[in-house]
Amino acid sequence: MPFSSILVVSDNEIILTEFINLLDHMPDLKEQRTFNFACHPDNEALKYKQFSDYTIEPLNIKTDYKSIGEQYDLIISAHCKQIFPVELVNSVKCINIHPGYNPYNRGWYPQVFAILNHSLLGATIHEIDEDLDHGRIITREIVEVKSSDTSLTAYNRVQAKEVELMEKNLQNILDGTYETIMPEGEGNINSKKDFNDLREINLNERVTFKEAIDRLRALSHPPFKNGYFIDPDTNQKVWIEVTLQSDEGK
Ligand code: 0FX
Repeated sequence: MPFSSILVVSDNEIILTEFINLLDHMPDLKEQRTFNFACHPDNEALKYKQFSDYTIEPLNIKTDYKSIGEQYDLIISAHCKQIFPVELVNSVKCINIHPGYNPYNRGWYPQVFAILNHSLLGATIHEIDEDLDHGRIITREIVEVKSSDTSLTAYNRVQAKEVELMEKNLQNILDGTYETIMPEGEGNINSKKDFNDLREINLNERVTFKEAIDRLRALSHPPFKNGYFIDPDTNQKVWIEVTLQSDEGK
């Protein structure tokens, strides 16, 4: 059954712009359905902003889940920072576009943890169930993690893959004709706290060069200031960001 009334919730301008661009290139698909776009109520960068034919409305999913469950037959999370309430997930089809290769490194900043734990990285579009980044997989693809990657360069590759997966799968998703597979296991999950726990470098910790380089490149994502150590003399934070360059392709 094709979906006719679709809400896209996003807090990420790049993914949101790409989604709307895609619709603009599929006029038939756009005309046959109603689309609305929303973001977190505190997202000052996005709320009330106009993209093509759409205005991004602020939305509190926790308080408004009943009305949105009645108004829409498909809700797409395109990097929405709010967790969908169980009642919403169980009453209307909800789909997530995720910057990771499920079920590996579900949750926060998958590329940071893929650099650290050498597990798979990619992009996934999946049905949302009661657990985070966990439901049946509609499509997923791996992206390479290079020894010269920082969090930023790996993330750029992931975002390009997310856009590619949206392009390839949007029609099937909106038509309700897509197929799904179960993730092969529970994988692992990382929280914002897990990321924050990585940020302070203990100058006395003994690790190999490989571990040190991995930790520093996993924290390097300009313009964000992530990694730091405390200067023992001044007691001030000193921020660290590394750049890496590979001879590959020269
Ligand atoms: O939107 P998003 O790319 O993704 C995050 C989660 O990783 C994802 O699992 C969740 N579904 C989505 C709703 O939120 O995150 P972002 O736009 O806040 O940040 C993008 C990248 O920037 C992130 O992967 C790492 C980097 N970053 C971001 C912040 C805010 C940092 O390195 N430090 C930071 O303080």
